[in-house]
Amino acid sequence: MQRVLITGAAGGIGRALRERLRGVYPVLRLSDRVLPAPARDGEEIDQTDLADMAAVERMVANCDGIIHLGGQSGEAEWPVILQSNIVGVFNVFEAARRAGVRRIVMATSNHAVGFYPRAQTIDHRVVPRPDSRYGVSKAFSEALASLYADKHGIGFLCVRIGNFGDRPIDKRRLAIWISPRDLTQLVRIGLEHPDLRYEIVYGVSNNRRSWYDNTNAYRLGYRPEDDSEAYAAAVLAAEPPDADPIAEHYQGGTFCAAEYTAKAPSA
Ligand code: 15L
Repeated sequence: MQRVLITGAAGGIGRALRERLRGVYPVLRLSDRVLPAPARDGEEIDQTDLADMAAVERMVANCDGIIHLGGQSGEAEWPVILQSNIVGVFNVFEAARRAGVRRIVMATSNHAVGFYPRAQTIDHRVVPRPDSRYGVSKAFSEALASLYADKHGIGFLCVRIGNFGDRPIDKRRLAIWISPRDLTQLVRIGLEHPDLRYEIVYGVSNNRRSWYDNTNAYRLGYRPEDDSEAYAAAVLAAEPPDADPIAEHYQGGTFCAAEYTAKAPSA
């Protein structure tokens, strides 16, 4: 990998990866809809709206690999999801194909499968159960990645990111937290693994309370260094007692409870 593009580079995950991948690849191209912080040695700055195909083509030119974090990172009205996460992801993959990009690490989300109950352990083979329009867009990105892998030979690592941060922030996040160093490790596997066609993994640390079977990530060499358990006592002590029963039942939490009109939780 000579030149690696990070989309969504001005966001929280983008800024962290920018620091942690500095010097790992000769050139990091950092793109966002808003202007990222100025370039340092080995960096290039780009400002692109993902819905603008001509701009996306310029953004991906001469890149060997892409870490696609850009787009809408939570629930929103459909027009926003449509432009950012449906049109936007199509533009990125299609421009990447035309430009001969070899690898894409796709930041998908736990919300692509958020309607699985917390009582169930799920692996990378379960069918999507999106918990929001946002989750649907992430399931779409996984399907589109599969098409571009099979039809055009781009290698994809789809990382269903749990919750990224320096520490887990509530009970649900004890199951799905991923530390900056563990996500960096996964992203590097996505870009550098010698034999990767299309894989889905969970972007979570080695959390004792996880509801994911992340065997597929481990098979690819992932060895997470962090476990949310170190923070569990403090997190649980601060947890409000009156949790919404729908949010509490499902892995996706409040994403499931929002706009919920079904009578009772399904299995
Ligand atoms: C996500 O997919 C979001 O991008 C992030 O902002 C959090 O909401 C996270 O999921 C989560 O589930 O905590």
